[in-house]
Amino acid sequence: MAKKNPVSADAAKIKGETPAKVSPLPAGADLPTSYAGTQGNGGETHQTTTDEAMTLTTQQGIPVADGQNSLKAGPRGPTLLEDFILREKIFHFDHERIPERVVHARGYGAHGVFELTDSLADLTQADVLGTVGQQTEAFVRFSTVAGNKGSSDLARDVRGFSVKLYTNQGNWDIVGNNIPVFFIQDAIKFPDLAHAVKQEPDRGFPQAQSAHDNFWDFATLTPEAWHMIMWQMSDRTLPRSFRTMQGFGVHSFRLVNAEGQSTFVKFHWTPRQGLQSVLWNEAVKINGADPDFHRRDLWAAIESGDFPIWDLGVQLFDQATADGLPFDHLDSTKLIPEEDVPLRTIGTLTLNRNVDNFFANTEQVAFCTQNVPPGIDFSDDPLLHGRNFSYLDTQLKRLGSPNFTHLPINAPRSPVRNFQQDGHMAMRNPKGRANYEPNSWGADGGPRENQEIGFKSFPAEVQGTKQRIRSETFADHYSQARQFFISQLPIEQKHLSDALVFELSKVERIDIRARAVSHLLNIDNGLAATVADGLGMALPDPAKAAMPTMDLLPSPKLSILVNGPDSFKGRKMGIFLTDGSDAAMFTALTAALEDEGAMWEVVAPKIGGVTLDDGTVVAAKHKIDGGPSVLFDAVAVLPSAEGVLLLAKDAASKDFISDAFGHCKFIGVGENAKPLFDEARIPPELDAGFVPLAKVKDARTLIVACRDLRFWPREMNVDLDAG
Ligand code: HDD
Repeated sequence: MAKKNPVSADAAKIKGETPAKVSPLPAGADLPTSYAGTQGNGGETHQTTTDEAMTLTTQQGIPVADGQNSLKAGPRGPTLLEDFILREKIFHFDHERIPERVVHARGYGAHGVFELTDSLADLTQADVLGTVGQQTEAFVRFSTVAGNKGSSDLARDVRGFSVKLYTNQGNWDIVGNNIPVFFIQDAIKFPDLAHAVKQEPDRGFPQAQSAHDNFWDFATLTPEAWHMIMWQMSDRTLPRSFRTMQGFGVHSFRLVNAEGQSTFVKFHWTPRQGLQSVLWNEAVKINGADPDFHRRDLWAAIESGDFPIWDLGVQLFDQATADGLPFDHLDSTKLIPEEDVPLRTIGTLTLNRNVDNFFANTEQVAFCTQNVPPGIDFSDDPLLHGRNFSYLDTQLKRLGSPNFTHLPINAPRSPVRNFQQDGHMAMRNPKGRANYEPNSWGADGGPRENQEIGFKSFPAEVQGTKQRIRSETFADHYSQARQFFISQLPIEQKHLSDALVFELSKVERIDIRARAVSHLLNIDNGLAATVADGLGMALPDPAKAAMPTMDLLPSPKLSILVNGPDSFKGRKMGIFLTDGSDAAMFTALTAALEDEGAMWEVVAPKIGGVTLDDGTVVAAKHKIDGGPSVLFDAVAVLPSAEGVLLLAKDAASKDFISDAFGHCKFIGVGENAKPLFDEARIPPELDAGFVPLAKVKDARTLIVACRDLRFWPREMNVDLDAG
């Protein structure tokens, strides 16, 4: 039985939101027969079926005659232990959950494809990087780090960006983040970091937040963390969408070619959608209005056929370049500025199919940094080496068996041939007598190792005294933190200092707040002074630094705003309508949005929709209380002269407009909107972020303005903390 595509052509005809493109049915979209027709009707009068293929069964395949009532002795019980149908169903339900990931528990995934556009065949044996045009199946999981599985999407947090490429030579996982550096230099500190950021163990809160004493206690006792803390306090940790984030493999890896030569490489995913983040006040409100904001956004974009695309860029460098860098590339708290080693774009990753079973795909997918095909190898980064152990180990705990590679989402698409056997839930059970190699039963005693095409570790020279030590070359903790800060635009610097003040204001211990500012003094005096002032405290002495801070040049690639999109494509406008709204303007606006490739949704006083001044009925996507302006990138307010009088009395309508104003959004102002603006206390002299919608051609002007995403000059007028 074919599953109906949820985006039906009929749905696209209803006025009231961006018509969805009908995406082709994904391969294998038919309902599994074991699930087909399992919905009962409930109650005493439930329907039954005479169709054998639609008959409900137990897990053992026993057909079920009554799935609504347990087996009882008499109509009022007691219930009989004999009822195997009841017991099996409850037993299975009781065991539905698996442990959530110890970090990165909340995530959302999608299927896609990687296509190579520039060959690295001269540098690596990896087949996936060899042939231009070759397509490789991919699965990507985005995540937050600290929160539990049920936490909300807009936590101020690092985002995971994990990519699994099912290559012809086995699975290659790039398990990265949306930030190119990490908090710690040595894997032995990872449990401390994760404990410190997650809920405090005695009280079990706060959830999905770093704004608490334990995190900042650890951070201020760990100077190496301060480069990453600059990133964490920037808008990088408040992405507008998974689609508008970069991804980074963080560590240096090696590419190894057929001649055994090695080149260092760092992997970068750059979104074609451009970078974009939201504001903190907006994030707080999005979490309430739609805790699934990011997953819904990704799902909706893919479902509508607006497939997000990332370019894969590589930074390639040899040992001599590495030796010339003013820091150690094996230290994961450092990045290599793109201005120093430019990105070479070699491929594209397109996400084009949503998961059809969240558990089977997003929850059970198991990424491991150690999954690399021949031709890709590890550097000596001590953080990476610890990860290579941790990811494999954690899958056993989470997925319950070393056979997690048999699960379809984890199974390589290339052949698997070995003599590993048995274990819980073994699905791939080789036949035949031999379970060892070499043997005398198979052809050539095989399968056997292959020197030609098999994985060979790069034969790096290694020597040294066995000792627990941190390399001297890892000692500079502040220079790149400073470089990051000075690479931000003033508005971004303001957001960063606001974030520090907010986070530290949640820290109860005054000495921890002071320690934080003492680190900032090694990064930027102005930043330290702003934060100390925001906290109402005197400046402490600078933290003792292992090395003086170097003055590195700004790197514009580190700014979000410098690297934003140049269109409003893929963004969403909220159009606020009432009965009697201007039909011509509505039509012009939606046409301009669709020309731009943008989405739109109607917000109205009633979910049933509105009747425009020409009699057209437009369905609403949101009733006003359920569609606050934080859900949109820009808004247009088009009430009728009568409708606006009702809105002007309504708290949610006033919040809609005052939030859009406070969050520096572009606002299309219909001719009748003024009474609402007055009641929402929007200053009467509107700034250039407001676009009057008087004539039909103004619709286009609004969309062109929206390409800048936000009207930042306004922020200086609406914020107590603005200079
Ligand atoms: Fe990790 C999950 C990214 C350091 C141990 N990590 C996990 C995920 C991402 C990252 C994206 C989620 C994977 C998924 O979607 O299933 N982790 C990073 C990055 C790091 C990093 C970019 C530094 C460069 N991680 C790191 C260290 C350790 C771990 C140093 C331990 C020594 N990470 C884990 C883990 C997790 C994990 C405990 C939890 C769930 C999982 O692995 O599958 O093994």
